[in-house]
Parts: sequence; C-alpha cells; structure tokens
Amino acid sequence: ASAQIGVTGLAVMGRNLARNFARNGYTVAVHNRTAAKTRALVEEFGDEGAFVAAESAREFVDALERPRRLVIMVKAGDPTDAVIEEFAPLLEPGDVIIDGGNAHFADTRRREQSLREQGIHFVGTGVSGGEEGALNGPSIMPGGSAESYASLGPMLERIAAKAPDGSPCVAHIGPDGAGHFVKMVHNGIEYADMQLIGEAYQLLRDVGGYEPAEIAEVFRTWNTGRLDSYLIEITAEVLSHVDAATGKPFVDVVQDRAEQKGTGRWTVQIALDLGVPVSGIAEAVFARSLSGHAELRAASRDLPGPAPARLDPEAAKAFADKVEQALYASKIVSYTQGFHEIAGGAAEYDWDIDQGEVAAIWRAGCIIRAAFLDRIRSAYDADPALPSLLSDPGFAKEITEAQPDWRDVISTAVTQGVPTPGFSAALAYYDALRAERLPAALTQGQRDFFGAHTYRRIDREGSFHTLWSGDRSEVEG
Ligand code: NBP
Repeated sequence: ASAQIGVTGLAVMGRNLARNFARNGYTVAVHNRTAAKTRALVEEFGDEGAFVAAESAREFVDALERPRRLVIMVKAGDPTDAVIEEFAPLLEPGDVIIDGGNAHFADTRRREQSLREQGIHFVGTGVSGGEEGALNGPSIMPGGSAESYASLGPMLERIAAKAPDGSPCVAHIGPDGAGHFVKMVHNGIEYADMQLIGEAYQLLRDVGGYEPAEIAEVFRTWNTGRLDSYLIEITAEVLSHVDAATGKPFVDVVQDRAEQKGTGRWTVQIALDLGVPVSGIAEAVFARSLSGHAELRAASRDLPGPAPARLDPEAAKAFADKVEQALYASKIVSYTQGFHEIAGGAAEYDWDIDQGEVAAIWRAGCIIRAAFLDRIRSAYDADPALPSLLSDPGFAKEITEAQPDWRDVISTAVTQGVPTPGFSAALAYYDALRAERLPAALTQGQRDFFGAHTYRRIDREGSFHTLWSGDRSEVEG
C-alpha cells in the first residue's frame, strides 16, 4: 500500500481532482467503474505525478495507506450509494470515505450515520469550481467528524484554491451533512447572483439601448470595483463573444431557456422547510423554470404592456451607474438570505458553523468567488453573532447609499415592463425587514376568523380568539 489518497469516479471532476493531488506530490490510487478511463488517465497524465491504477475495488483498497482515504467522485444519487456498498465491506474502522459529489445533505447525513456504525468516517464534501477548479484548486467544504478532518485537512489544504491572502479555501464546516448543506447554499447564491446579473444585462439592453459588446464593457468596468467577481468577469466574456456561424452576438443565437441540475431548487426547498425567507434565491430558481415554459411564453407574447423606451446615450450612461447600485444592493440581500439559511440549518441540525469561515473559503476557487466575500468575512469576524449581514455597519451604509438608485431602477423596470424579479424581491425583503408593522397582524386576524387559529396581542401575554360569528367578544385561546 503506497497511495496516500484514492479517487474513484474518473469523469471530468474525479480525473482533475486526482491530477491535482498528484501534482501536489501525493501518490494517488485511481479507479473507475469502466477501467478504460483509469488507463486513459494514467496514459495521458502519468507524468504529472505518482498514480497507482487499480482495475478492481479490491486492488484500489489495497493500494491505499491506512487509515485509507478514498474520494468518491461519481454521479450523485444512487451511483454514490452503489459505490459505497461496493467499498464499505472492504474497509476497516478508522478509514475515511470522502464523497465529493453534489449529494443532498440529507443523503449525506444518512450515509454518515450508517458508516459511523461500522467505524468508518464519511466526509460529505462540497467541491466547487467545476472542472477547472478541481484541477487547479477548488473551494472545498468538508463535513464529517473533526477526527477525520485532522488527517484529511492538510491534504485538502494543499490542493485547495488559495485566497488573495494565501490562505487555503477549505475548512471543516461541521459534522455529518454540514459540508454538503453549505455547498447547496453556495449554489443557491450562485443562482441568485446569475439572475441579478441577467436582470442588469436586460435593463442595460432594453432600457439603456446598449449592444451586448457595449454591455460587456460596462461589466468589465464594474469588475474593477466592488462587484469584482468571477461571474461578472465571465459575463463580460460571454457578452463580447460573437457567433462564428452568423456573425451575431453569441447571446442572441442561444435559446433563452435556462436549465438547472437541482441544487438551487434544493436550497429553496430546504429554506421552506426551515422557514427561512430566501426570496431572492427562489425568484432566481423560478426565473429559470419560467424561461423553460416555451408554450406558456408563446401563448402570452401578445399580452398588452409597455415596451421599453430606449434612453439617449447620455441618460443611458447615468442609468448604467444606477443599475450597478441596484445590482450591488440586491447582491447584499441575496447573501444575507443565503447566510441566514446556513444559520437556520446549523440551528436545526446542531452544527456549529463559523459563517465568517464560510465566506473566507468562498473567496477563491468557487463559482461565486468575489472580492465582496472578504467584506462578509470581516463582518462576521467583527461580530460572529451578527443577526444579519444587513446589520453590519459597512453593508448598512452601502445599502443606504444605493437605495435611491435601487428604487429608481426598479421603478423604471416596472413602468417600462422589464421583468426584474430578483431586484424586486431583494428590495421587498429589505423593506419588509425594516417595516415598523407588517400586514401579518391582518393575516392573523383572518386566520382567527376562518379557523379560530388564535392570535397574540401586543399589550398582553397569552393567545386570544375573537368570537367572530358571535358577539365578537374576545376570549383566551
Ligand atoms: P458525472 O456526474 O457525469 O458521473 C460520472 C461518473 O460516475 C463516472 O465515473 C461513472 O463511471 C460513474 N458512475 C455512474 Br454514472 N454510475 C456508477 C455506478 N453505479 N457505480 C460506479 N460508478 C458510477 O461526473 P462529473 O461531472 O465528473 O461529476 C462528479 C460529481 O461531482 C457529481 O456528483 C457532480 O454533481 C459533482 N460536481 C460536478 C461539477 C461539475 O462542474 N461537473 C462541479 C462540482 C461537483 P463510468 O465511467 O463507468 O460510467
């Protein structure tokens, strides 16, 4: 046994992760259900480091140093269970299985519990950064036992992305499913970021009258400021790309139906279960599903409404600055909601998650990497019990300054008929939080009226019911 780590599942992610370990000096055992992929990896990249090719599960397990560290990088869902069932009987107490796929955290909790009974550490690990990240440094979010992290952590730190201050983008998130939960929320935030960028693009195009290549320049400028992020950077690349076949902007020849693999949807489903309002993320998921309803959209195309009136170039320039404010303010709200969900998950499942650390390990390697995350990290470092990002004095100040433009952009969108569900949901969340009174009091009255669900009063303890169909006197509920 000579390999310090093994990777089974050698599609794009597993292959690149195995190469990343090898390039960092580790001897890596590699295995894949279809053995041809294992051989291909060693043939193509064998000179990058030390690989031990294993054809069978037994060979793979025997190639690993004890305690064994075995990374599973297969399609999430049933394949993961199949692989665990294949390997678990070959392992011994103290060995560590790392699942780097996009598992649902509830599956991870189930697998962790069952393997723990056999003395095997199961480390459900979020890995973000796609193919490129897996090879050159992903952001890594491991869950599982603290004990497993003691032996695994240093290896993950070597292969992880490095933040601008040099620190590795990996941290032990918490027990059992905590790592996959945080990865799920990362993806939900990613959906929201992408939706907000999409809305900014559509406003610049329809109201600002800019062409895609010009909008790319606007995004490039934004990318030198507080919006500096990977997603803004690639947005500029996509918008400036010209389709070779037609000579048209690439964005104009792609069908406008956004697909999804499910992690954004999970973020919203779980938020509903936890009772955490993630309205911005939900709007982003719904916007993708709406875009895919081709027949509904075709049937609705003739519905009346305003057509955007294009601004003159001077006004368009001023409008673009306002859109930047709206995008930034809405982004603060999305992250506020995402971090609230992490806090909600931590409370529900008894995970002690360091929110500042989560922000820190998202600073590089992952899809939502951004200069902004350093600010979030500082906010939580300054006050680990921060009730909301909006309570941080720095973010509160920025949102105060952005507010007139944020409102103005949404008003323009509404009067000109440009859909901005993300911007609007973010502002509605903000306004609801700061409201002195919400119509929830009326909701409680209605619930008591039709269902005797009772209500609480502002001036007395206890629950009460009004005899709505009687003399309307109040009784204790
Ligand atoms: P895929 O998700 O396409 O999975 C392909 C791999 O799963 C192949 O190695 C395949 O083996 C193996 N596999 C399947 Br399918 N069923 C199996 C079974 N019953 N037993 C054993 N092996 C089985 O690969 P990927 O895109 O590299 O993603 C791997 C994981 O990483 C996924 O969970 C994904 O969600 C996650 N992830 C992907 C990205 C990304 O950008 N692609 C980013 C972050 C996380 P075979 O070669 O024999 O068919």
